[in-house]
Amino acid sequence: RAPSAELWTDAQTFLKAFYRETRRSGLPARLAEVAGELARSGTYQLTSDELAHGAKMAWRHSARCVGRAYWPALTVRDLRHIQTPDEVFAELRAHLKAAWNGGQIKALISVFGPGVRIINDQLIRYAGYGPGLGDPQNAALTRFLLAHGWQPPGQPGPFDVLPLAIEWRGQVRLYSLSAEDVQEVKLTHPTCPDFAALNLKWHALPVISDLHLEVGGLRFGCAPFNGWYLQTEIAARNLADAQRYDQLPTVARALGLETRRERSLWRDRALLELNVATLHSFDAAGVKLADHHSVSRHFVRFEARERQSGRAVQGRWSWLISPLSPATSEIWHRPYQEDETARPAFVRAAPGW
Ligand code: NRG
Repeated sequence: RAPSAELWTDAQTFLKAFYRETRRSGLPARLAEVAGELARSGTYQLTSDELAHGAKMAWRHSARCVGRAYWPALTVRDLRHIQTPDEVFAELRAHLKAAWNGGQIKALISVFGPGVRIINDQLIRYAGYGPGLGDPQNAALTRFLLAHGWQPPGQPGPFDVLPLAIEWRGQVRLYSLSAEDVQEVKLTHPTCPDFAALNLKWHALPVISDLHLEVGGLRFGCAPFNGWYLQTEIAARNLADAQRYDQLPTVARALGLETRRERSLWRDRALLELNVATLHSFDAAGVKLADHHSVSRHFVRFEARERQSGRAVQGRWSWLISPLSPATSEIWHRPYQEDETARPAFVRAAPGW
């Protein structure tokens, strides 16, 4: 149990902000109610409305997120009554379906009850089997899952979706998502027919599942959330980084680029065309995907709106700038400060492996 004095301070700070931002009346009565609950039980419960607004504030405060302009549109699933692994898994599948929304991806968070957590850092992750096969970023997670009994497909491939590890009462259980839970987009290029033969693809939904949501001094350790991808996450990092899928050399070959001399800028050309292909493919499949120019412009507008509302914007510059053509955005030219104590917030917990 959190020390009561601290919890009471955090509860008051949040409730004042909640009543102010949502222009509600009745703050004194609500504070008295929470004070009573704390005195009786040492903790308190948020109402569904408070939890929902708190989750939106947490998104608004996420210093590394360039997509924050959409924070008021977050849909919050209050699932605090659910905490057993089987029920959690069923609700995670429902989350994936609702967030997918036929390609018109919705920003969604599911907040579960205490005592349960998801070990995977995202609901959808591709196995990393070691040198040259799969996503090296998920190598440790893959080893953890194998040690807990996961049977990889007979013929391991570069894009094998990992099972979910759900921990409850000190026990880890694995759950496999089915093909219909995991929407993916195959990558093709608008003008280079050889591109499709690279067999590249990515999943449509980034669902972060290992951050704790902290609202009003209360911690929700199982609160997976998603927005939608920005094409640079997939095409300028996941598929391009030398320590990830390392696809720039293969893309350059498909494009017929001259790769012997660095000064031909073949890496930059391949990188650009991989980004073009990703936007093209998601658009053709009718799946929502942001682009770095639009999202950066929306972020600058978000900053202006926040300032008008009398709020300071926290930011981590190295995460906000685009890895592709960063200086074409206003963000490049601005300073940002990060306040890690801002609450509500999504906070990092120790990894589960
Ligand atoms: N770069 C990571 C995902 C990080 C979160 N990105 C989002 N979040 N778009 C990757 O998987 O590439 N979101 O909630 O939409």
